[in-house]
Amino acid sequence: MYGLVNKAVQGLIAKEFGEEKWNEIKTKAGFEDEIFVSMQKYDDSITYNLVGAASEILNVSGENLLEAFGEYWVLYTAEEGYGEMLDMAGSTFVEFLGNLNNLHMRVGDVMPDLEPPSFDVETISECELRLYYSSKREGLNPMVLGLVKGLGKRFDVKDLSVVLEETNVEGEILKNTFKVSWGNNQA
Ligand code: 1MF
Repeated sequence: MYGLVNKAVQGLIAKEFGEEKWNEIKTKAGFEDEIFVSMQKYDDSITYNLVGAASEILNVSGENLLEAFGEYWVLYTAEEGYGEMLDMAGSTFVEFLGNLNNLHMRVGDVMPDLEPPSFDVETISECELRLYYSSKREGLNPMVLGLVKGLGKRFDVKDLSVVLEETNVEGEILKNTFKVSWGNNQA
């Protein structure tokens, strides 16, 4: 994944646990460069190793870390120069979820090696939808759960619930369904 993702992992860990823990985790993960470059593509294993090392050193499950990361990503990208891009993706929670593929397409114009997941939204009611998430990457459902919760905070959605309903494997692609529901307001 692009360095921006690893930089966000660093940002979250340094913020919550301090620089020293981050350096320990980076070393344990076997990453030897000084820094991550946002626009450089890194092997996915680096991100997975960072999460694995952080899980061991911090005594937090990988799932919890990934979920926290998802929430943090929405904040982080908004503050690290992608605010305008996020603004363009929608002015409501539901609109934003429906535009995730467009957002990734726009990022992909600048980052040609992006390997974006794909998302589809199916409306159930005024305050309920299904989010279909397809990816070639394994194990990232908790991150997507956190991403959706982070978006909920961004748009001030009340009483948000995100539940994984189903996961399937179709060849190389993992297909996952989340049920997303919220309080009876305009999300
Ligand atoms: O392939 C990749 O490198 C990659 C990197 C980040 C693919 C996807 C993403 C974003 N995605 C991370 C989870 C991936 C899970 C998976 O692959 O199965 C989060 C997608 C997302 C989901 C819900 C809500 C919001 C989401 O993200 C919003 C978003 C998406 C992409 C970016 C920012 C916000 C982004 C911005 C700049 C990037 C890369 C991604 O890189 C650049 C581009 C220009 C200049 C410098 C860096």
